[in-house]
Amino acid sequence: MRTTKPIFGLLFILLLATTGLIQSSVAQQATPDRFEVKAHYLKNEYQLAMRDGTKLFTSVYLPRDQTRKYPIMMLRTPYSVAPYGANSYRSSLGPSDLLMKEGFIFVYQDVRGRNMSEGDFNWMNPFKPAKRGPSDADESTDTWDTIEWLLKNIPNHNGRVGMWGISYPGHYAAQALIDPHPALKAVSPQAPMADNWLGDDMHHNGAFFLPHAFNFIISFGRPRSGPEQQQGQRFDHGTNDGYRFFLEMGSLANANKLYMKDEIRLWNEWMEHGDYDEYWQKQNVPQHLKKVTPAVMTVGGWFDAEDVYGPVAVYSAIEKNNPKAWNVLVQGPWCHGCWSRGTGERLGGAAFGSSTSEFYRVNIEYPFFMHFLKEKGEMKLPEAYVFETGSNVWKAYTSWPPVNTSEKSLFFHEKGRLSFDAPARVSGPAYDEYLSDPNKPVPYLNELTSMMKYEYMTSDQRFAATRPDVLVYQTEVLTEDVTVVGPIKVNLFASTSGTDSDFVVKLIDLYPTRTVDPMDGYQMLIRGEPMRAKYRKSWSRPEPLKANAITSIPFTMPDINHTFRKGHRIMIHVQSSWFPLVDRNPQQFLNIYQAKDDDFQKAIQKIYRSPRFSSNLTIKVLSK
Ligand code: PG9
Repeated sequence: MRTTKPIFGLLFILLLATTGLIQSSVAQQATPDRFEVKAHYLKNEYQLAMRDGTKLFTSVYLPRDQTRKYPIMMLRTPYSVAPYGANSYRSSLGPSDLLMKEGFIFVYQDVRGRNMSEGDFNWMNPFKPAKRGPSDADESTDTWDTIEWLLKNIPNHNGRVGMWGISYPGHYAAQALIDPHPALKAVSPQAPMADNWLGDDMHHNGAFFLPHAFNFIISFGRPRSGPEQQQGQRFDHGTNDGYRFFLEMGSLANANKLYMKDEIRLWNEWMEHGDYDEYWQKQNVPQHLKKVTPAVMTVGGWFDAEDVYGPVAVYSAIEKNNPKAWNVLVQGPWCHGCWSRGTGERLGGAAFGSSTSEFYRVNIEYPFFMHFLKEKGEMKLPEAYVFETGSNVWKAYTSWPPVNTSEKSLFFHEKGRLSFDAPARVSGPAYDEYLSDPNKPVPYLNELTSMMKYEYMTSDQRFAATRPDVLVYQTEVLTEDVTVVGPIKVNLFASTSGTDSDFVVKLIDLYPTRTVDPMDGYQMLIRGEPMRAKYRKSWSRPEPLKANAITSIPFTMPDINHTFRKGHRIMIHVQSSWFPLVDRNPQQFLNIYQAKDDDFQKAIQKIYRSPRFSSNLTIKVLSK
């Protein structure tokens, strides 16, 4: 929701593009020489006492030009506010060079329990709704107490505070929106972690994202005895063949025995909480976004491998619970945090036709903070400012998802056909089947890496399409553009010879074949998502599958805004592993985090496509 009456459609985008061109040329002119932070800002460091007495290490960068008053811009982080020492300066400040050069009081804080701050660190430190007194401190009160201290002790501020942050810092920016300080006027949660079990980082629909979680926590989770400059060491897998490394590691339970050796508390916590229990539920941020008073601009990337769930979840919760809040969503064709750096012209094999990240920094982020913190410039941002991949254009909508859509279903048919028409009858068996062998899982990427490689989100899926344990369905060549917006509802009817299974569905843009275009036949992943079938009825109370019984397995894949161009085809893959991106399912109902290596068993999977059991994807198609 916004309060200003914006201009929409082509005129709006032309207007912005023009100003953008002007501003970006200004930006380019303004950056011929290197900007020396120390020449323009004076740094001071503080240990701020929170209401429970815990001291949080806080660095404050004051503009040396004290003839003006400045808003405060704050970032709170678990990743260190280094460099430490009043005489050691960051090489850049703020979300962008533009804002650094404009002049703000920049504040960086080590959150409770991390680096040079005191206290204990809790994963996504749950908000405490029923506080009994000062000892019930949390991220919301830490933010409030910090802002209160800054306003009373930092000179030359204009009484207005902003926050931003990407990923975990984006999570803390979102937490600041819970019981917000009245001086907090503008907050931009960027790739905010909203829920690490439902869809951000370590779990999607209950399936565990193995390299992402393992590689991160084995370093980040190192024990500490008190405030110290925590230097995470990157784990050495001894190979770049992550598929082999994690397959040879075997069950998740082996990770601690082989590598963590009971030193990584958070890993052990995660292993003890496999289901969506209170441990994870308490961490969920959107549930608390009910009294939001600052202006909020949530930013996310359609191809963010880490936090693709959080941005839309945060934006939507604010929209639903705070009808009067100034609340907008920005989504670009970006990988994790890629709007804050580089040009955003491409990701892996996918090209987006313009400098999307620079456009964002100049025409979206800079005006947002200038308007709400310096009261400079009109605010013309639309409710949803999203980049439409496929057609490679920015779109401005009055809601997200947009309302001018029609819901359509893409039905699976025999012989690998995909159609908007439901199956009327089937000549042969009403299903397609494959053997899923957890000891020969489907790779998630066609190259060697021991990491979760960002580029997988738009990668060519031809390497998987030829595997016997991957089902492939595709439409006829499209005779017109089909623009899909919003979430993708998957409605599988499946059976397995086991008693649990993962079903991974991938929505793919199949480029025209037999062309001279380098993208000839490219199977571009647009959205992929696993579903751990034992959670099909409840995230918290898993249920076994009845062996070989046709079972409805509904789930939702994160939002997209993609145009499948005329001449392309819409393609879907269905498979039961995605390794090592996602941990393997033993394909029998048990606690996967305690599974033994010989628990992993083959299973015959069947995906039904009959008039009665018509597996399909239901999508929102933008009206012409
Ligand atoms: N969202 C990122 C992350 C969180 C948890 C595990 C791994 C990565 C991040 O804060 O960078």
